[in-house]
Amino acid sequence: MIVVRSETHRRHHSLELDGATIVPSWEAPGRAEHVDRALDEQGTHKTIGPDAFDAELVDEVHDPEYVRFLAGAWTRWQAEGHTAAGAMAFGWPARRFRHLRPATLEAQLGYYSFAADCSISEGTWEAVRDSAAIADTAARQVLGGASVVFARCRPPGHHAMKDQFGGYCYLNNAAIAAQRLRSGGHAEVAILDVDYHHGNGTQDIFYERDDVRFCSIHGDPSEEFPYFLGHADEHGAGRGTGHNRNLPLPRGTEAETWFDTLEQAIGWLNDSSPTALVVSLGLDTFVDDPISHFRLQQPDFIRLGRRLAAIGLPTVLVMEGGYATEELGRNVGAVLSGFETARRS
Ligand code: OKP
Ligand code: ZN
Repeated sequence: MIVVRSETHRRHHSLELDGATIVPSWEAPGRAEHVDRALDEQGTHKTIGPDAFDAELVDEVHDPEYVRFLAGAWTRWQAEGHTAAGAMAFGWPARRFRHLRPATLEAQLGYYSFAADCSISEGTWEAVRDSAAIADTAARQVLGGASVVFARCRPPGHHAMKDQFGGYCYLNNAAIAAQRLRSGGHAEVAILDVDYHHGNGTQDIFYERDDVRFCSIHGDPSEEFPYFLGHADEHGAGRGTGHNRNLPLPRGTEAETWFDTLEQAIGWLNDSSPTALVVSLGLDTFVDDPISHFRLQQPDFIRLGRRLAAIGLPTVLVMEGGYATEELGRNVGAVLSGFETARRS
């Protein structure tokens, strides 16, 4: 399989709040390092680096002002004399506040985010930019005729909204891949999000569009991050009505139920006629994931890979979450080898 990756992710060391304590994020460089090592050991992949970041493409799925904010935040943070190792919001436009863009960086951090679980630090923007370029490059490879490509993105992207970061995500890599497939001639693109957490950002970006349909299987938002989106009655709006589908499941869901739900998701995506597929591939459905609560085991990831291949569409696999760092490489490798064995036969 073609794998797109780069080393720039190492420059991004995010911080998050654990209660009132600031701690290193679960979303750490070791994740990608374990994946890269496991894929190198499999030895069946062709690794390439990302093409240049295409700002015009990214502006089609994000607010251009937001992208500019991300790109400049760290420099502004330092210029304003802050000494903390990362910029993070501490106030948001919650109920009955006004959604007017404020002037200072401190205030804009709240305006452009929805959670205090990821910081903007030295190197964050460079890593975010490369991660987006990795997803774009994977989509371009598919446009060039590859049947499947793995985008080894870090940081992940599916929580990133049009104009808000959070959930370890800054730019929405899966949305960027889908947008590339659209502009490269695919009239309708399907996005399947199998990360443990709801892909609220991807949903937000395509909610009023009928050319990209989105389906997510995830921990019920009444008990899981991102808490305020991801319910079963969110169907899309305007032209996009009927093009969004959420399949929330309770904590403790076992593989059998999860795969039944995957069948529903694939059936629904195929109700229309997409010609390309983007998978938000989170591996945090793993039984030993430290922050998630589904119960998939390693052989289930081989099965997942086989099932995704059987959908039969040109596919971009975009890496999202997965925090059992030691096992992450092995689990990603399982999806990729399952996919490849199915597609060869
Ligand atoms: C990102 B991805 C709960 C903290 C929740 C956010 C989790 C973000 C997951 N104490 N932190 O979807 O894997
Ligand atoms: Zn997740």
